[in-house]
Amino acid sequence: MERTLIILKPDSLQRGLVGKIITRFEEKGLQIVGLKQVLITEELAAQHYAPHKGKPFYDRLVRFMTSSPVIVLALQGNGVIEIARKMMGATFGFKADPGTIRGDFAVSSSFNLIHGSDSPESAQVELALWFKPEELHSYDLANRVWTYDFSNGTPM
Ligand code: IDP
Ligand code: MG
Repeated sequence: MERTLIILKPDSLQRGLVGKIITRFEEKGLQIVGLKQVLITEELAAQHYAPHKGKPFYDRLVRFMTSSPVIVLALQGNGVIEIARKMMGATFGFKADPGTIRGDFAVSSSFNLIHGSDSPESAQVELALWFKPEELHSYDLANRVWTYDFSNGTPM
């Protein structure tokens, strides 16, 4: 099954929204396979946001991400990368649709609560950047047979 990297940014913790956001993913049926709190170094922020280097908001973004701890999550599920991106909503809080995490809890263009990998390629790179192999867990959830339809042998 697919995995994705989620970061609850410093504003999620400062605003007391960590529980609410994680609950949304759990209630959707996505499986937590890694979770930790990290105070990001500038080096890690630079590696993570390397694709944005040179953009006008880059320096502020690195400062923001290193200003206070974050929560990093690895989520697993069929199509989890696209599902998580949809649940996050559009990048700018003021543009994100109601019902999404950013749409319901954020108004800012930069303080937008959450990061999620945007493709299988970036998920692979980001999971390896943020988690050691032993920090990611493979295990069966007891309710998996009610979360997915296994009547065909594979989860649908
Ligand atoms: P995403 O987080 O929705 O994938 P990206 O375009 O990858 O959006 O941008 C990474 C992060 O950089 C955003 O989540 C946001 O915090 C910040 N950001 C992106 N565009 C802007 C901007 O135009 N102004 C200020 N901050 C921005
Ligand atoms: Mg992005």
